[in-house]
Order: sequence, then C-alpha cells, then structure tokens
Amino acid sequence: MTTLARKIISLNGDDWKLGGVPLGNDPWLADPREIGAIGQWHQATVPGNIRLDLMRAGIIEDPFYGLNNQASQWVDTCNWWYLKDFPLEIAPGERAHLVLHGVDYVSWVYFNGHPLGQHEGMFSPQVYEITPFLKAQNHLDVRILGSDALRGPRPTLGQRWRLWLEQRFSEPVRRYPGRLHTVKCQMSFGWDFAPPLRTMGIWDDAEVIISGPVFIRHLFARPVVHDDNQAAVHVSLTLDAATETPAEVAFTLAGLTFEHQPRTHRHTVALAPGVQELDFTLNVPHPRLWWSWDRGRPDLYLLTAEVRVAGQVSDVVSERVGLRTVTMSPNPGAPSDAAPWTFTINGQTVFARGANWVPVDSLPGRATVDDYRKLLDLARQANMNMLRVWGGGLREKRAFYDLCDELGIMVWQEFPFACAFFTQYPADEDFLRLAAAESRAIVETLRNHPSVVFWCGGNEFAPQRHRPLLDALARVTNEADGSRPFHPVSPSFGDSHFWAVWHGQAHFSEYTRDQALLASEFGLQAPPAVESLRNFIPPRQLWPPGQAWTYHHAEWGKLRRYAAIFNPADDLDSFVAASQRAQAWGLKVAIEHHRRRKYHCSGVLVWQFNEPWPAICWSLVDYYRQPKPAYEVIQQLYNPLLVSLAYPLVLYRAGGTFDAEVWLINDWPRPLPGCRVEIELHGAEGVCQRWETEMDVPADSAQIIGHLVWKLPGGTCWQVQVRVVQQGRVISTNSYDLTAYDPHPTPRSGRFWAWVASKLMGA
Ligand code: BMA
Repeated sequence: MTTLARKIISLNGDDWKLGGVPLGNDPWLADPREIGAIGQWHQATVPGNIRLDLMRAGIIEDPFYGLNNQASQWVDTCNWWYLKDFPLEIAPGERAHLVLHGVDYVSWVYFNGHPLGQHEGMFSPQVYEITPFLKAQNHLDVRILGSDALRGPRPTLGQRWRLWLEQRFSEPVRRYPGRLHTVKCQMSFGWDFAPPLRTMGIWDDAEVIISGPVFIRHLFARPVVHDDNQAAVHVSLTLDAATETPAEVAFTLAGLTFEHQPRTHRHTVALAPGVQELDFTLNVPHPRLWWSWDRGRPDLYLLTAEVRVAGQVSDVVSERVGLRTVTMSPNPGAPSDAAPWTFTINGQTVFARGANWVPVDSLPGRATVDDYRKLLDLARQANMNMLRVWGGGLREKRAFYDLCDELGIMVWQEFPFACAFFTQYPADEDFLRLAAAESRAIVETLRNHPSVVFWCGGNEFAPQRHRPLLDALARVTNEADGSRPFHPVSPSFGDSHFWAVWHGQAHFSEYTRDQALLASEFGLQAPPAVESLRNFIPPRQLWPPGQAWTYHHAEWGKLRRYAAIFNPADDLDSFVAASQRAQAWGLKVAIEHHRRRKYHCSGVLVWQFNEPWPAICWSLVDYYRQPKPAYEVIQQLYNPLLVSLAYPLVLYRAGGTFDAEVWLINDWPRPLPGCRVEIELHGAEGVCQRWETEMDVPADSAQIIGHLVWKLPGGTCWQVQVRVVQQGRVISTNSYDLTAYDPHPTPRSGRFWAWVASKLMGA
C-alpha cells in the first residue's frame, strides 16, 4: 500500500530567467506574447528582487552606494517576466498546488501556458491547483507589473490641494502619488530612512505542494488557558477535498522545547468536495505556557494534523503552538477615553521594553534567516521583550516570527498602512476589498505564532478619517483570529509618538513631560560608525559631508544641533562620536522616565531598532549589523531590574548640588530578596560620595527608595556609578555622566511642533 503524504518541492533558487519589456500603452493588460519582445534574458534568483538580478548581471550598480539608486529608477518603467522550467511527476490520485508566498506587487501567473490568475498584493500567498496541467517538464511564467504604473486614479481638485500640502510639509511620504492606493510596503515609495525603491520581485518562497486527494489549506490553533492546570487548543482545519469522501483526521500535540508524552486525538469526518473548515478542541491538562523571556520560558508545542483517506495519509501539516492568552489591562489613572495599554499575558501584567522594527532590507527578497537571527539575537541581548513591526514596512518572512516565538520576544504587528497626514487612504469598495484581503492573509499567515500579541491598524493616520478602513481591519482580525487585541492605529487613545525632541528640536528634558500610557515612538538620528559610513558614502563626500549624506537621510540642522552638546571638532570622527553620544543620552532620558512611570506607562519602544539600507537615521543597529553606542546604553537600561536617578537636566558646576530621587524598578515576576543598591559619585580625586541600602525588592514594581543631595567637588567631570548586588553578584548597573556639557545649547520648545503633529494624526 503506498502512503501519499505531503511533499514539498521548493522552486527557490537561482535557476530562474528574467526579462523586461517597457510598460507600453496598457501595462495592466497582460499578453504572453509580450515575452517575444524581450531582447535580453538574465539569470534570476527566487526569493529575490529584480534589481538584485540586474545588479548581478552588471546592468545596474548597487543602489545602496552613494547616489546610485537614482540611476536605477528606470527599472520601474518595465514589466518583468520570471520564467522557470522544472520536472515534476505525481502518482495517480495525488494533487499538486503551486504556492507563491509573496509576489511584489501586481502579478500574472501562467503554468504550462494556462493562465492561473492575476493578483494584486505582496502579502497574500497565491495558491493554485496545477494537477490538471502537469507534464513531465513544466514551465512557469510570472509577469510583474512595472511599478511606474502604480498610480492612483486622477485626484480631484481637493485631493490635489491636500497632496500638495503633504508634499510640501511631509518629506518622507511625498514621492509617488500612487502610494496610498497600494497595499504594498509603504516605505518602498521613499521614506525618511528608506530610499524610493518600488520593489518588484518574487520576494518570498515559491514551492509546489504535493498531497493526496485532500489538501490541507490552513491549520489554525487558538490557545485558551483556563488556569495553571488546564488549557485547550481550538483547532480549525481548512481542507480542500477533490471529491466527496469520508476521512480520518488525527492531531498530535508534542512538546517541542520540553519533554512531553505526545497525545493523539482522532476524528472521523465526512468531507464535501471543495474547501471546508472543520473545528476541534484539544484539551491540554498541565499545560506548559508560553511567556516572554523575562516572565518565564517561551515553551512551544508542535501540533501535527494528519488527514487519511481510505487508510492512506493524504496530507500532513505541522505548526508550532504556544499556549498563552493576551488581554490588555487599563493603566491606573488613565483618562476615561483612553485604551487599556498594559499587556497582560496569561493574566500577568508585562511592561514592554523594546523598539520599532523596520524591514531588514529595502530589497526584502534577499532577507535570510541568518539576517533575522543576527538582529533578533541583538534585540534579545539588549533585554528587549517587544518589537513593534511598524506599518510602513512588511509582514516579515516566517523566520522572523519563528525566532521571536523561540526567543520569547513579543511582536506588535501592524497592517501595511502608514502616514496619511493631509491626504487619506481611499474608502472605495475596491480598495477596501484589497486592504481586507491582504490583511486577512497577514492574519492567516501569522496567527499561529504566540509571539504575535497585538494587531494594530497601522502607523500615524487619523482614526476618524479612516473609519471604513479600520472597520474592515477590525472585522478581519476578529474573523480570522479573535484571540488577540486589535488597536486601530498608533498613536491613538493613549500611546505616544513623541517627536518634540528631534523633529521639534526641543531639549532632552522635554521627554520627561510625556505622559503616554505607552511610549511607542521617540528617537534621535545618529550616523553609524565611520567604518560603516565608508561602505556607502563615496570617499570625497565623507568630510566635509557631501550630497550622499543627505540622500541617505541625514537631517543636518537637527544633527548639528544635538551634536553641539559635546562641542565636536570639525572632523568626521569627532562629529560621529558627538552625534552618537547625543542619541544615547536623549534615549536614556526618555527610557528612564517611562520606566519610572511603570504601568502609568506600560511600555517603551524606541524608534527604531534597525534600518533597511545604509543610512544616517534613528536606528540603534546599522545596516551592517553594527550596534551604535546607544544600543549598549539601552542594553543596560532594559535590564528588567533597573536603578534610575531622577534629577534635573542642567549644566552642573563645581560646588553645585546634585539632587536626585533614587528609583528601583523590577520587571521580573518574582521578588528579589537581599539586594544591596550602591551608588557612588566619582570626581577628579576618585569616589567622593557614596550611598547604599539593603532591601528585598518586590516583584513587578517601581518605587522611590532614596534621595541624594550631593555637593559636587572641584573639577568639571563627575560620574555617578550605580550597581545592585545580590549574593555577591552584580545583577544590574547604571551610570550618569554629569560632565559639564550644557544639555541645551540651543533650546527650542518643540511644543508647537508636537501640537501640530497631534492634530494631523487626529490624536
Ligand atoms: C515616525 C515613524 C516614521 C518615521 C519616523 C521618523 O513617526 O512612524 O514614519 O520614519 O517617525 O521621522
């Protein structure tokens, strides 16, 4: 007896061919005869990106170097054809499905000359049954629309006026009018940290799945945790049956990160021909729960679903499952119209310490597991427990979420909508249908990952002006998931994007005025290390800084203003060092402020963790994966246990007074008995003041534990060193540089800017 089971034939690799043809009069009209007009073919790689293939072929230069990107914009004025030949044989009774997990952005797919479909959207997988068209040697064509054709309908007079305003005042989002009409990575149209690179390509995996007569389309496991002793997994299984047939469905739940006797649950079902959804409940006694790494272990199960027809395995799918619940609890003292902002995992409140995540590459096709691993390891080592996958970017590839599941890093996932200040996303039926379809695909792709704890409609647009879009997104998350909170847009109803510092050019102490219930964005630009700059700024433009700096997003006025705190000399090294110190200092002020406000503020997410191309921007880790000095500081400040000093940010002088409240913040879920907190003031002559206390630190807490009033000795340079020692081991450190730098050499209030921004975002 033969056993038919799932076989996956990967179509990834560098044996594809690629050719381009100018857009012509009606690029939306696909005709395979277009292939005949292609003069030159190139080798192509999947997953990948058309510009990468052209780069390898020597047709364009690396768009990430200097101003090169400008010269590759012609690539968008062609339609592109990807071709691949491959052998495939299936046994009688087997079925084959072609699955394209992500094609960017409008595509037409032909298999052995048969049109399989036309598709708009880069996030939804395309699944086509190819059984009837199979031959021993097969030919696949994927046509991709040239991005230059992605223009919205002709704007009305009112829309044109708002577009003009947007272009005038909102540099990052201005480049192409078609952006708001697409559900394509919004950043690819050009942003204030990303180049205009309206990517095209097969950017995620491509494969053929071979199954028996019943094909598993989706396996969705929704956990319910009753208490420490009892949990359940609600499983919904979407099956596609070739004919009406009885079948046997078996689920096996095994421990993946721990030893656990696997349990198998069997059911007999009657299937109708076509696609159908079946629901089951698996009880899990004595569950091992999934926690963020700082609250417990991120334990995972492996759920396998097997479907048998006439005793033979027809299809098998495995998904990782984490048992955990997510709810949001209100913040104490919050205004009555605020949303609840405290992440509550398995009934325990968790303070979010993290950053905003943007795509790892502006050519996302080349992002590999290894890229994700390096960056996520850095996030974990920086003691982050949450990343906000920002709405101007992507739903990342599967590896990103797998790694977050394993590392115990929570993910706040946004849908791909961002920054509509004067203008707005369309509200017509066609657009809403597209937005809902792509967002549903995102939910279906990510919903099994325990790390994903929050759906958010997107970044920076007024909720009032986007009711139809937000209603559609709320509906989608409820129907396709229903196990996680949905929040309309960030910022709204209590979280803050605090840009009075940096965009408003206010001084750092302004951060301490932010009363956010969750601080979801704030940041400062800093150049990467000089060695990194040399990789993408041509030598003659390094110093004095040339045009390439601005093209890679350096905002000179603001960079100079904040770097001035440290009086840099007029040379590259000195300027880079001063900017990096300013970034680290500003972030320190904000982070400590919000951690001291624990649960009045329930989280702190720095803008931004990474960057998608080599840039001078707000990132903590540059494109080459080199952390900036701010990263090291954050690693210390995100220690779940932190001693923080609250003191006035002024220019200190010898003989002056340093007056500070001493705070102790503990994000661990357990009390820490027998801790000694030691604080020392170091001056020119060594230690000149010392304070210490012994205490038991309560679990999950923030409290004032002392008050320092110290006279500063002679000199201009004082350092405060803080440590917490438990059983002879240093478990937390912090430090403050009180050197006589004026923290506000050129003050501006920044409040007017903050007010305008809040009006535009409808907050
Ligand atoms: C934020 C983000 C981005 C932007 C960043 C820096 O508000 O949401 O749109 O890149 O500011 O300006």
